[in-house]
Amino acid sequence: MCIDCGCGPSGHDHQHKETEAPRKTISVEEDILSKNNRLAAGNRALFARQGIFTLNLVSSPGSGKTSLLEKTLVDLKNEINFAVLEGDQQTTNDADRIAATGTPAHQINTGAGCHLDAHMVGHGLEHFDLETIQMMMIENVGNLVCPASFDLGEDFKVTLLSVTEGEDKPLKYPPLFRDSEIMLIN
Ligand SMILES: Nc1nc2c(ncn2[C@@H]2O[C@H](COP(=O)(O)OP(=O)(O)O)[C@@H](O)[C@H]2O)c(=O)[nH]1
Ligand SMILES: [Mg+2]
Repeated sequence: MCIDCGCGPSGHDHQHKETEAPRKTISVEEDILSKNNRLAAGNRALFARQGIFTLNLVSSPGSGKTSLLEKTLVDLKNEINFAVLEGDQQTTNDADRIAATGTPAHQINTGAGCHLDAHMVGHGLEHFDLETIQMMMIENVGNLVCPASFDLGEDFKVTLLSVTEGEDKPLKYPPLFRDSEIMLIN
C-alpha cells in the first residue's frame, strides 16, 4: 500500500514524493507496559481497599484452569466468597461453567488479543459487588507467552502445567514460570 495516500497497488493518478521523511524510533513496548503497570497498581489498590485476595491463573489452553476453579469453588464456596473473571478470545463457555457452580462470574472476550491486561480487568470488576467478595480468581487467556508481561494487579500469578504438555515447557517459556509465585502441576 502507498504510504503517502493509502491507495492500493493499482489506480495511481498522481505523483508521490520521492524523498523519505527522516526516520525516528519510538519505543512502543515500554509505553504500553508503563500504562498497563499504572492501571494494575490502581487495580491492586482497589483490591487492597476491599480486602480482596486475587490470583491470576495462567497456562496453555486446555491444561485445566477452569476445571481446577470449578472443583475449588464447589469445595470452598461455603468458607470463602469467590468471584471469577474469565478471559478468552471468544465465547462465554468458561464463565458459564463457573456460574453453574453458583459463583459470580464475568467473561471478558479479547477478540484478537492473546492476554488480559489491567484495563480489561479494571472494567471487568465493574460487574461485581466488590463489598461481598473475599477472593477474586482471574483466569487468563490460555497462553504461556504474553500474560507474563502484563500485571493485572493480582497478589500472585499462578501457572498451571499439565503433564501432557511436556516437561520442557518451563525451559521453552521461562519468563512466565520465573515470574509466577505459584506453579501447579496438573
Ligand atoms: N484427564 C484429565 N483431564 C483434565 C484434567 N483437568 C482438566 N481436564 C480436561 O481437560 C480439558 C480442558 O480443561 P479446562 O479446565 O477447560 O482447561 P483450561 O483451558 O486451562 O481452562 C477438559 O476436557 C477437562 O475435562 C485432569 O486433571 N485430568
Ligand atoms: Mg478455561
